[in-house]
Amino acid sequence: MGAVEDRDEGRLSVSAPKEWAAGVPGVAHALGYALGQTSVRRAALTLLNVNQDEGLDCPGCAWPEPGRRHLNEYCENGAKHVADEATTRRVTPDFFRSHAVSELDGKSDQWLNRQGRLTEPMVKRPGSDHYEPIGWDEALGLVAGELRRLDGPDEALFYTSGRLGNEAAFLLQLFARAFGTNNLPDCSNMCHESSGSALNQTLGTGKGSVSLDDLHEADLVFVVGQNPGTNHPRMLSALEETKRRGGRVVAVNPLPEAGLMRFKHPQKVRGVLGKGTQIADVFLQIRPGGDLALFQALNLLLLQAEDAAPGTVLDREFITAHTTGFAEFAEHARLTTWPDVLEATGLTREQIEDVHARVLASKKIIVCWAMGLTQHKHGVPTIREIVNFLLMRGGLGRPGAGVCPVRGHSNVQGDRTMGIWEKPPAWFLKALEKEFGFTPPAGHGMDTVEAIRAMRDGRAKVFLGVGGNFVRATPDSEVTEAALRSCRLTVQISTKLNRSHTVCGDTALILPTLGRSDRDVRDGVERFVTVEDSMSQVHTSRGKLPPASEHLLSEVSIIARLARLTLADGPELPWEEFEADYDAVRDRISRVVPGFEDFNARVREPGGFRLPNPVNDHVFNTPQGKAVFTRNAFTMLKAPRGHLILQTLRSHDQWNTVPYTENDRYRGIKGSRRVVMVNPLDLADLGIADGGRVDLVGVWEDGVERRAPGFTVVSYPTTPGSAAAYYPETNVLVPLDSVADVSNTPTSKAVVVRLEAAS
Ligand SMILES: Nc1nc2c(c(=O)[nH]1)N[C@H]1C(S)=C(S)[C@@H](COP(=O)(O)OP(=O)(O)OC[C@H]3O[C@@H](n4cnc5c(=O)[nH]c(N)nc54)[C@H](O)[C@@H]3O)O[C@H]1N2
Ligand SMILES: Nc1nc2c(c(=O)[nH]1)N[C@H]1C(S)=C(S)[C@@H](COP(=O)(O)OP(=O)(O)OC[C@H]3O[C@@H](n4cnc5c(=O)[nH]c(N)nc54)[C@H](O)[C@@H]3O)O[C@H]1N2
Ligand SMILES: [Mo]
Repeated sequence: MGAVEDRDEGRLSVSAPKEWAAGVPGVAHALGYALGQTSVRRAALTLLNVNQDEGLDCPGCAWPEPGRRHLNEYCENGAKHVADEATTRRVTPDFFRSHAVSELDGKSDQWLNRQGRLTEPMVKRPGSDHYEPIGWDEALGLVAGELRRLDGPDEALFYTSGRLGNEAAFLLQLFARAFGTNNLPDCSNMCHESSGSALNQTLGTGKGSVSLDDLHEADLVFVVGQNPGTNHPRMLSALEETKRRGGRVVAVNPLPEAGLMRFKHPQKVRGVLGKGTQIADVFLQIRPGGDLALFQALNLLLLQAEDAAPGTVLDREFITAHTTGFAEFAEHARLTTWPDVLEATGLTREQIEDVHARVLASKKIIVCWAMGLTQHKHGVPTIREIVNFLLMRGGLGRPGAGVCPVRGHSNVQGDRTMGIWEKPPAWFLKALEKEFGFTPPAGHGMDTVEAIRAMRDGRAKVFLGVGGNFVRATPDSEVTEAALRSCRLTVQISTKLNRSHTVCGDTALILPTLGRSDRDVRDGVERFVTVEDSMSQVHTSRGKLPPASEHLLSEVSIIARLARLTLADGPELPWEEFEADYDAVRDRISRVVPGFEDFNARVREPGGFRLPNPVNDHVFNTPQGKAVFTRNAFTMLKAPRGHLILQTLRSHDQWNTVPYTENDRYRGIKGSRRVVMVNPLDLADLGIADGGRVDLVGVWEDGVERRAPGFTVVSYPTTPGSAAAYYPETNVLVPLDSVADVSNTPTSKAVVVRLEAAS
C-alpha cells in the first residue's frame, strides 16, 4: 500500500501565518511537548545538558553552538527533538505480541513514533506476521550469515542517517569496505548532495567555508531556500547578531516564512518582551527554481557595473591568481536576458536591481542555503552560479564572506568526513589501505536512488539501515516499499519505531540502540562520541540519561560485533578493541582522515577544534588547482496549464519523517497535516474553494499517475503557480527517476501536480 491513512488527523483550523518566530510561546511549547513525553526530572536533565562543553550535542540540527558556554543554548525545536528521544514510553516484546506487523503497517508515522523507545532486539521470521524477541548474538549471527551467503558484496546496502557519531560512521564504512562494497547510501543523497557536488566541482571541497564569526561580521547575508525559524532556529540568533553589527539580510523564498520576517530571541529579555528583530531587510518571493536565474541576473549586473566603472567592481587580482574559466563564464553570463529572468523568478527588475545595489555596497557577502536549492533538477548549477557570484568579487577565503550550505542532521557532515560516501575519493581508499592492510573496492557504490532501483530489480538483497527511516524518507513510496519487501533481509538499527520496521524483507530485524541522550557506560567508564557541525567544528557529545533499556547496545558495539562475525575469514581487524575503547577508533581516524591529527587530545579541549577548510587559504583542490568559474544553462520550471509546482517541506512540529503533532504553528495551520497550501489567485483560476477536499495527482514524463488522496486546500500566500505540502505524506508523488543533475538528489521541491476534487 502507498499512502497511509492518517489516523491522528483532528479538525483542521487555519489562521493567518505568523510573522515572527520563537520567543516565549516557542519555549513554553517545547516544554509542553517535553512534559507530555517524559518526567520533569528527565526533561530538566536533558535540556540543561544540551550543547554544554561536557554535555550532549543537540541532535536537532547541525547549526554550531556559539562557544557552548551559555546555559540553555538550545531552541524550541531542539528541545522537542531531545524530549522525543528522552520519552519514558517503551516499545516492549509485549507490544509486538499484541500488534501484528500488518496492523502496524496501517498506522501513521506519528502513532508509531509515539509508542516510545525500542527496548529489545526483535526478529520477524519468513512467513510470520509478528516480531518476536531474539538475543543479540543470534540476531547478529543471522545478519552475518545472510551477508556471507550473498553472491557478491554489492548485493548488500549499508544506509545511514546523519545521526551516527564519527566513531560509528568510521567503523561502518570500514566494515562495508572490508566486506567488499562501497554501497553506502545515506540521507545526504536526499539532502545536501547537490551542495557537495557543486562545491567540489568549483572549489575542490564539498563543505561550507564560513564560521559563526564570519556570519556575525558579514555585510550582507543571503538566506536562500531555507526556513531557519523552524529548521535551524539558533541560526536566527546569529543573524540577529549580524544585524546588530550593521549587516543586512536578503531572504529568497516562495513562502514568507515566519523566522525570516521577525525573530524574538527566547533567551533574552528583549526577545521575550519586545517586538523582536526584523531579520530580512529584503524579501524576494521567488518562483520555485528561479534562484539560478536570479543569480545569473545578479552576475550580469556585476559585469555591467564593471564595464561602466572598470576596476571598481570585480576583484581582478583574485580572479587572475585563484580562478580559471572567467572569460568563458563572462561571455556566457552576458547572454542572460531580462524577459527570461523575470519569467523564471517572478520578480521585478527593480527588486533585483535593489539587491544588486546592496551587493555593490557590501564587501563581505555570505550566501546560506538549504533544501529549497538542493532538491531541484538544476540544484547543482544553481549552487555553482552562487559560487560564480562570490568568486567575481573575491568573496571566498576572506573573513565575513563565503559559502554556507546549512546542513540538516546533526552529524551528516561528519559522517561524510568519516568516509560514508558511495563515491570515495582515491586518496581516502589509499589511506584506509595503508592503515588497515587490505585493498578496499575502488568502483563507485550505490547512492539512495540507485539502492532502491537495485532492490527493485533484485540486484540487492540485504538492506541494513543505521538510523533513519529509509522507506519514508525516500521518493516514490509505492515503488520503494515494494523494493524493500523484495529483500531477503532488512535490518534497522534504531531508537524509535517507524515505518521502516513495518515494511519488511523476508526476514526483518529491529536492533535497538542508545540515542544521543543516553549514557554510554562500559566497565564503569562513561564514554563519549564525537560529531562535526555545519561549520566544521568537531566536538564531543555525552548522553546523561539512564539508557532507555538495559538491552540496548551502542551503535559502535553493534557495528563492531557484526563486522567481527561477518568478516571471520578476514581481513583481520581489531573489532573487539574498537568496541571496548572508542579512543582506539579515534586513533585510527587520526591516521586516516586529514585534519584529525592528535584527535583524542584535541577533541577533549572545551569546544573541540575546527577542521581547516583549504578554501580559506585559497587552496582549491580541483583538477585545475584553482577555483572554477562555470557556465550554467539558463533553466526555468514550468507546469502545464491547470497544474502547479508542488514543494514538499517540513512543518514546525516534525523532525523529518517523524511528525510530532498535526500543527504547523508559524504557518497558522492546526489539526491536520493533509493540507496543500495554494495561492488564492490559483484557486480562483482553478475554480477550487479554500477548504475544498482534493487529491494531489502527480504527472511526470514516465506517464505513471501518482496520487496522494484526501488533502484540504489552504489558501496561502505562496508564489502564484506553486503549492506546498508536507513530507513524508507526499513522497508518494516524487518519481524515483526525477533527480537532480550530477547529484542524483530526488527533486522533492518541484513535483508537477494537478488538484482533483476528492472522490
Ligand atoms: N525542527 C526541525 N529541524 C530540522 C529538520 C526537521 O525536520 N525539523 N530537518 C533537518 C534536516 S535533515 C534538514 S536537511 C534541514 C532542512 O531545512 P530546510 O531546507 O529549511 O527545510 P524545508 O522544510 O525542506 O524547507 C525548505 C525551504 O525552502 C523553500 N523553498 C522551496 N523551494 C524553493 C525554491 O525553489 N527557491 C527558494 N529560494 N526557496 C525554496 C521553502 O519554502 C522552505 O522555506 O533542517 C534540519 N532541521
Ligand atoms: N519529499 C521529501 N523527502 C525528503 C525530504 C524532503 O524535504 N521532501 N528531505 C530529505 C532529507 S533532507 C533527509 S535528511 C531525509 C531524512 O531521512 P532519514 O535520516 O532516513 O530520516 P529521519 O526521519 O531523520 O529518521 C528518523 C528515525 O531515525 C531513528 N533514530 C533517531 N535517532 C537515532 C540514533 O541516535 N541512532 C539510530 N541508530 N537511530 C536513530 C529513529 O528510529 C527515527 O524513527 O529525508 C529526505 N526526504
Ligand atoms: Mo536533511
